[in-house]
Amino acid sequence: MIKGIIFDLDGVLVSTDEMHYLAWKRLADELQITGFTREDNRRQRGVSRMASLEIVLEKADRVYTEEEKAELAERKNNYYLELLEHMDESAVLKNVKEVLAGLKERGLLLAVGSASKNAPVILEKTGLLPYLDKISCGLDTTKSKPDPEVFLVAARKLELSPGQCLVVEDSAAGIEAAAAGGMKSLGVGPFYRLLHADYEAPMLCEVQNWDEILK
Ligand code: G16
Ligand code: MG
Repeated sequence: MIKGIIFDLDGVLVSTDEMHYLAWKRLADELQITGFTREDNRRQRGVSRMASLEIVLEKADRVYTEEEKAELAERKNNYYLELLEHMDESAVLKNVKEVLAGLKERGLLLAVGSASKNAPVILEKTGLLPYLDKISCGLDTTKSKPDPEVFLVAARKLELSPGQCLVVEDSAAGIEAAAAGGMKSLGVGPFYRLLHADYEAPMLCEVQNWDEILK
């Protein structure tokens, strides 16, 4: 029986995709990398900051040193933080707070399992913190999804076994990570049909079969 739910953050609870895209695009433009597209940005979903940078640099016409890459990742993060300054409750996806409150009422433990090192800031700014029991994020982990580390840390913080947890994700890497960690998954978001999750719905607020999913 499912006793805890681990939610990915970006694309599941909040919408920050556009901000990530704009920050990476600004960096790509500065580096005169012209081929960085929204399709490339789709592949960055759920992937760590450094792995996302590699996707941007695929189209560069020179090789960057590790030191340069660290500087570029930091520069992008500063652009992203500038955009996050304006973030508020309006970034929360449709009816997410109502769904979380309903799941809490059923007695479930709720956690976030996000690749983002900015997860605590985002949860604070959007007013989502009070709905969550634990946070596992990029600050707790060294391996990026599809490695299950971020979800296993979340399960451990909830004091549950992986088999007692359900992962909710919008990225293929995240669904793969859930399976690798021995957890059932619910795929949501614009690409939900492509994720090969155990259960699927276009958005969290459109899930009709919680009883079946949580049994
Ligand atoms: C999120 C985004 C990714 C981003 C990653 C790291 O993952 O979907 O695009 O690269 O966080 O973010 P940051 O640079 O803020 O540490 P998730 O797991 O919340 O979907
Ligand atoms: Mg995501």
